[in-house]
Amino acid sequence: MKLERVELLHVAVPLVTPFRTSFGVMTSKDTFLLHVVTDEAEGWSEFAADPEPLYCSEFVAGAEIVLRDFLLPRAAALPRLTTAALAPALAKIKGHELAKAALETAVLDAELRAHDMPLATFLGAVRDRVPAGVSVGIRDSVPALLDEVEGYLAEGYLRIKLKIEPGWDVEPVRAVRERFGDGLPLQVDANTAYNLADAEHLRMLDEFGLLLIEEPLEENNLHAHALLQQRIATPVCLDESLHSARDTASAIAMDACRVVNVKPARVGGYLEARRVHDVAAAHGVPAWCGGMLETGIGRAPNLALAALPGFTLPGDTSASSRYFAEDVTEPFVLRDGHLTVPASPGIGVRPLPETLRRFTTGRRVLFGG
Ligand code: NPQ
Ligand code: MG
Repeated sequence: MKLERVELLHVAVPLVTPFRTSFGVMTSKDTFLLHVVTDEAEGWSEFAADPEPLYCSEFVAGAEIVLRDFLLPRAAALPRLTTAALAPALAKIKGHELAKAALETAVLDAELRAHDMPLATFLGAVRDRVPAGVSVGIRDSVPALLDEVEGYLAEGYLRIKLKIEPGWDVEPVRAVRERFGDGLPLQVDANTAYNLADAEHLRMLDEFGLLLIEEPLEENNLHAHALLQQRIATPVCLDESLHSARDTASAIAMDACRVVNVKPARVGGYLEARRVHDVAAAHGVPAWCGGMLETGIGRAPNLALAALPGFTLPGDTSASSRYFAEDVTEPFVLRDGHLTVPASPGIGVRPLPETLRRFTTGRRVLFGG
């Protein structure tokens, strides 16, 4: 393929309710979509992070500059643009995995469409639907949390993840266990809110039979996570600390994680995400597909990935309605606790033009005319 034009569309999509984590409160998904035009086909993707670097070091305005000044010139200089050639061409640019993932995914969408192949087929999916979990934000009170969890269970979600932070951990977990029973698949996510001195406190979660505790400690501190794992029975799962398949292999070798959250954006795209999956599977370590409150453009390819055989736990791949009253694509709906894996070529979805227009707050041509 030959790169002809790349356009970036800023979008602001309101959330149905504010989503609070240990790093902040979100009321709307503010990000950009990338639209790549080649001589053979067009592709779309979504940048996963926020306007502020609170979850990770990358952010919307920074990614735009990285794409325009460093990534797109290298993609355009390739004699033949293919997804396989892209990551090596971008490798000299350090870091910026989320920006790289946005570019790679749009190119992959275009390339697969040119070959009439769904992403799920390309990745090696073995399922046509995937079990859906849901991530539940920090609330002002335990009764409000229980009401929210009850609503999700009524909708059919198969696994609950509670966001936790110091002051909101043992009490909400105990309340959810008491109300919904020991059989409920339940896990927690601290988004780096604790430190090793909290180990004895976190050990109080052991009695609740959680599937895992996600990223309890500082990002990239594999050693501290390994020390924590020695002191608690709940399996440690890493999210923010894993930026590549190599990180994943190191973390598993150190016993810094016994479960892996795979977010394609965080590891630079779907090709590396499949390698992360392969590393986890080779070690018999359970994996699941994470989420970043994506619109349908980011949600669709995550569902294709989540259909790989090593994803043995339900992911944060929720229905569109969990986050948005109106999505920029046809909404993904929960059926029998599952979401259907897109079966059309590429990522399998397109923005709805009229809806996209309403959510678009700005456009920039980053490459071409
Ligand atoms: C997590 N996701 O697993 C993240 C946290 C998160 C579904 O809990 C913009 C940028 C929005 C980063 C929303 C879930 C985000 C974001 C949530 C990260 O840690
Ligand atoms: Mg997480």
